[in-house]
Amino acid sequence: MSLSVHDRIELKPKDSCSTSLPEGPWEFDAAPGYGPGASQADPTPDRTVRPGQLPQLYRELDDDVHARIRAAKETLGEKLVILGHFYQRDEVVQYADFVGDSFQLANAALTKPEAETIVFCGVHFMAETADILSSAEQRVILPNLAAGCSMADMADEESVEEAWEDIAEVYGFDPEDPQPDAEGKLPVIPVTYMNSSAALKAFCGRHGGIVCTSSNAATVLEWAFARAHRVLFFPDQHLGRNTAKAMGVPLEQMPMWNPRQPLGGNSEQDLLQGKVLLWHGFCSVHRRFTVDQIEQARTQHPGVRVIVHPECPMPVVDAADAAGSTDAIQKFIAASAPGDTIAVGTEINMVNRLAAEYPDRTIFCLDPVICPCSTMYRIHPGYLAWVLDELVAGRVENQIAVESDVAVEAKVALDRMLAAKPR
Ligand code: CIZ
Repeated sequence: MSLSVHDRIELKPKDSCSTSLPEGPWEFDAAPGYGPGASQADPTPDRTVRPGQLPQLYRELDDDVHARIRAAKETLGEKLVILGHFYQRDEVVQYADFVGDSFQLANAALTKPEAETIVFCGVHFMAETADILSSAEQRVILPNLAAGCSMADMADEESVEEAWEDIAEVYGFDPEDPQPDAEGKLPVIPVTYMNSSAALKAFCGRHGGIVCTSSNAATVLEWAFARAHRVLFFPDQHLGRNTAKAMGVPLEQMPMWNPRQPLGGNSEQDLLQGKVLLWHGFCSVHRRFTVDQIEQARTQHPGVRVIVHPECPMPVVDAADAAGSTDAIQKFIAASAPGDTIAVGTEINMVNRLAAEYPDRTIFCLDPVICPCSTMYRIHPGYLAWVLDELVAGRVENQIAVESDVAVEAKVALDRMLAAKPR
């Protein structure tokens, strides 16, 4: 059995975890095709797929890679904007014109209409969203096409379509054209987390649904419950469960939908009683956090406050002092006082950056052996240098171009999300 990147990372010795991984990402990308977490369906505009094709030169540059990135950035000037996700490694983030979450970054790109190229140092679904929201004159590049999101891949379009048809049969509606009842409510509305493919955002757009982020998930669920009796929430079960539970939905009314089982592994009765149908998806980084880690942090650091991401399992969120998106975590720390001790349950690059930004506080990751998001990690500076050098030479590598019919429908769901401000 071959090991996934995540498996290989989890086999690292307990005391060796850091923000860096032992091998260059091209070691993982060497096999033809996309790596774990990458979106298989995404073609480059000329229909060729070339992850793992990073020229040898860029694998061996060592420190020269930085001189190349700086030079290309200077040459491209205002025509280029580089976006860096909070979870991205520092060697790459240092070149970002904007650093933020996926939603903030897609919006940041809009503030730079003069930039004809947006280089998104994040993962695949983020680049897709930036492409959908950016202007027709802008193009989006993902430096390594194998930088996907394993959670996003846990809900593929075909499985969601099949689930929708099964659900329609149970609730007795036409899957192509659900009609509101006498109360004016639809039987079910699909809600997809930002961490999903453009195809699923489009699915939501054409079925009266909406996209949510971890910042506005509660507002989005309120929006959905004002229009429907139930929600089909994908792909992250934990964000769905934590958000709905905080809104008072009982756990018995949140059946889990496992796409590999008939009726998602539920009886018709379970589904008829359900209010939030949770897709069986999760984030490989956030599901590593445990209640034991929180208890240990409280024993070792009396007075510590614990904040975790809502992609963590429910018992972890319940045991923490607060839960919130990357933006909320950032604000929580900004609002803390010098001398405070804060344990954070999210990706290590972001935690380390916050610790460096606030040296007068003790800020640490809840999991002492947590590893970085292995798909973000695939944006190595070598890939950034390569795509920038190619741009300088007038060539476009690794463009993410969402097909226009998908983009139009996905934008409907994204626009609904934009109107749903975080509470
Ligand atoms: O949307 C994002 O950027 C992610 C992955 C998480 C968050 O909480 O912002």
